[in-house]
Amino acid sequence: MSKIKACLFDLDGVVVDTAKYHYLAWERLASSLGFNFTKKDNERLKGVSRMKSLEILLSIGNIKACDSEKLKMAQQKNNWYVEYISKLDSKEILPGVKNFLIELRQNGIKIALGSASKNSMLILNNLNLTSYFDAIVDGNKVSKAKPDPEVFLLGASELKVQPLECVVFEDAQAGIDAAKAANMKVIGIGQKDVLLNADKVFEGLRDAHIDLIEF
Ligand code: B16
Ligand code: MG
Repeated sequence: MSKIKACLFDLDGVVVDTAKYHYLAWERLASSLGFNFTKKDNERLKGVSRMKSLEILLSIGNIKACDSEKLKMAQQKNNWYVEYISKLDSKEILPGVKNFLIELRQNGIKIALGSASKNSMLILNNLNLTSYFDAIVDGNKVSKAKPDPEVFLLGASELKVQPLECVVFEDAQAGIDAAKAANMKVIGIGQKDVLLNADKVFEGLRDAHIDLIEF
């Protein structure tokens, strides 16, 4: 049996459902460019970086753009997204998250964020959760997007623990692949049939408990 010393959490889809705000902002961009962007399309953007998300969106709309136009579009989308998440508050923390963070802390388990988002500080501050995290690794600190393991390896190194002592909580396949590539245990958050290669899958963090994170 391994001795887990740290838990690393993805943000969107694990701690808070910001995907709905990403969707509103991407949908607004698509509509300004003259095409429809559906909720089903939005599933393809979960856990994916901002610029990669834009590439997927433009391919759906069959739109070609040069690099400077793409940067402007991504900035416009982000302005809209930030407008939405500025109104976030702790009522939007997903069920079970806060209790689990408290339980981990009481048991001496270190806690890190491992997110692709460049807006993670604004989100954690608005949710009043920043102080629960011993390390915050997000899209501002890493250069390689999930499924590259960089975000989780940096999290482990900031917490001064070994990858084998870490459990990652992730809702996106790219994140599960990143955790496995980092040589960490991973608990998928969502539906078992769509999250491949996770060591365990919970529907949400309300099912998480300290006894369940030993392997
Ligand atoms: P931003 P996560 C990801 O967050 C989202 O799932 C993804 O949809 C988004 O494109 C990405 O962050 C970048 O976010 O535009 O705020 O920098 O799941 O890795 O916490
Ligand atoms: Mg996610």
